[in-house]
Amino acid sequence: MTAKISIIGAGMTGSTSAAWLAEREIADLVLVDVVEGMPQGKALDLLEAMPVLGKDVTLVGSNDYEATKGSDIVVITAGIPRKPGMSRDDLLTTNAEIVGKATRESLKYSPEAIFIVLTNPLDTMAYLTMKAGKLPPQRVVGQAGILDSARMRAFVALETGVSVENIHCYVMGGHGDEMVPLTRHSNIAGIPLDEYLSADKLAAIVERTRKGGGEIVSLLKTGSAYYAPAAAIAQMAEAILKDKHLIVPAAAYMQGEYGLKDIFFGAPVMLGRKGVERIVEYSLNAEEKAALERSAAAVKETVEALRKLISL
Ligand code: TXD
Repeated sequence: MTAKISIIGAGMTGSTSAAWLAEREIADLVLVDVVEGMPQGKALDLLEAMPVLGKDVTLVGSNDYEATKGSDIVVITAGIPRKPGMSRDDLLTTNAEIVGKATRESLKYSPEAIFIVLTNPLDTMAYLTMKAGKLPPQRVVGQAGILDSARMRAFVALETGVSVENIHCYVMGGHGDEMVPLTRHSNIAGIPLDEYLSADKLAAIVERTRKGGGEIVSLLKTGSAYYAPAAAIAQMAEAILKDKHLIVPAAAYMQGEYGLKDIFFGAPVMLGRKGVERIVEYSLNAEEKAALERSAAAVKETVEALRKLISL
């Protein structure tokens, strides 16, 4: 395999991302974690699954960043996840230190890599990655929107019985409870969602989508979601490596788009070999704009809290 992806943090999302990525057979994979033996053990276990899946992918686990040398993509999942009763912002202090270090160490060995960030609070950790690595905005993207939109798509599929492939939903904004499911832009095979579903049912789906992460945290009790977030990581990495120019909702650095500046924020972005190639701007009505502003205010607050911790 000529391409290489390193995943920093070999916990639930990191190792599941490796599994989904290996199935796509697009790159050799490296898992890095601070826990001794764990990334090595998980990588070996996955390597031993490759003959069964028929995929020629090499997987290596390490506690040392040297193993990541020459990566095309670095995925950052290192950090602590939420427990019941915690908000994503409660993770800020611990995860800022971990993500800053992961970025700097990865760059020593892969100066050209594109970074996909997963660690929460997502929008702020993506911002920190860009700042800590002194990276051009194009080379940093945060995963949130594919997951939030996939949750909405799954709930619409459950309600309507239509194939998930026909269901297109778009969730914008920060990866928090103020995220903005865009019902007007969402559709089932071209039919607007609000024509397909009653207002009550649609409102319930929007609410469940916003709280989708918390629903899983309260069921699992010891951590947060990992299958769906990891599937999203695999889709983003494939779009980048294959230079697909795929438009997906993801967190990107705003430079005036949607009237926002100097924050990472969820919007439709075009992903290709250079990373974030373009931020797509939807035309939004007054209500949607107001919802986005509320979400942006929540993200800005967390960035301010980060500035108090670290000089950026
Ligand atoms: O959509 C999204 N953005 C998210 C975000 C969806 C799911 C999970 N989300 C966040 O990702 C979650 O709130 C956490 O902040 C991260 C990682 O979640 P995960 O569920 O994978 O947590 P785990 O299983 O605890 O794994 C984290 C690993 C663990 O093995 C630690 O030992 C490791 O991170 N870790 C480190 N690795 C490398 N370097 C350092 N410094 C380090 N510190 C901890």
